[in-house]
Amino acid sequence: MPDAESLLEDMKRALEALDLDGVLGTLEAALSAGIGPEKIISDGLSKGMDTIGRRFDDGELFLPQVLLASKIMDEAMEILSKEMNTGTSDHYRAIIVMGTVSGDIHDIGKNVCVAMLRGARYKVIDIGNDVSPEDFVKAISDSSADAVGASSLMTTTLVAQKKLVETMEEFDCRALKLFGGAPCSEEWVKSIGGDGYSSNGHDMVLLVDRLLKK
Ligand code: B12
Repeated sequence: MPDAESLLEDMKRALEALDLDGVLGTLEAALSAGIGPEKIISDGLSKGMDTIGRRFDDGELFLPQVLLASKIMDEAMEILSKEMNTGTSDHYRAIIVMGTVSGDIHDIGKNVCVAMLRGARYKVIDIGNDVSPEDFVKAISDSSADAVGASSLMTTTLVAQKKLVETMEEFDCRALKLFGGAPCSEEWVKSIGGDGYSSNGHDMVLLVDRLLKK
């Protein structure tokens, strides 16, 4: 039986090679070997997706290949999400609304954060992608959410995070406001009046733990 490190390396390579069977095979082997879903996401799948993103940025890959990578990622995340959804509603630590902002359909990173938060026993209301600030506010009030997380993957849609803060203020919506996505940063979040930023799903869980304890 290969060790955890080489299994996750094989999974990363299979995703980079756009090999669905390879990803699902190593995923099954990793779960049978007792490797936790969080580790599989952060040390296997996310690293493979990083390479895909870099190769796309460098012009080595094109949209159809990136789409295929994201479909493989979706299938893997679906299996892992089932593994991570534990406990009943009595055990939820807090409620968090998660979505990708208006004009932006990128949702792989948001889905990773959703899975990580659910794995850490948060109740997550996932409202999908291309979500208007008004729909974010509605989902927050309908669920009495403690926090909202809004993802933006494009410089052109970053401004929608600011609009969300403004709309929440307008409706006196007091949930904690968390932001992320590749073009987002700590400075940006401070400048728009957000409560927290993190660069990955694992750190988002730590951020929420810390902010909700206050
Ligand atoms: C995959 C991808 C796609 C897929 C999306 C599939 C899907 N279901 O998401 C497809 C092919 C559909 C696509 C389409 C487009 N894309 Co695209 N895409 C990417 C790519 C290659 C990877 C993004 C990704 O999934 N990364 C992997 C995940 C795991 O990482 P992540 O998203 O950063 O998420 C992590 C953190 O950011 C953080 N995080 C994320 N969200 C949140 C939220 C909170 C609250 C917190 C705390 C943390 C957090 O945690 C996550 C997990 O660790 C990037 C390139 C890149 N280098 O990022 C381009 C990229 C984002 N796309 C880009 C563009 C332009 C487009 C298109 C307009 C088409 C085009 N001409 O290329 C369309 C967009 C249409 C639209 N309206 O949205 C540009 C954006 C440029 C810009 N203006 O900033 C990029 C940067 C590529 C480039 N260099 O040109 N894309």
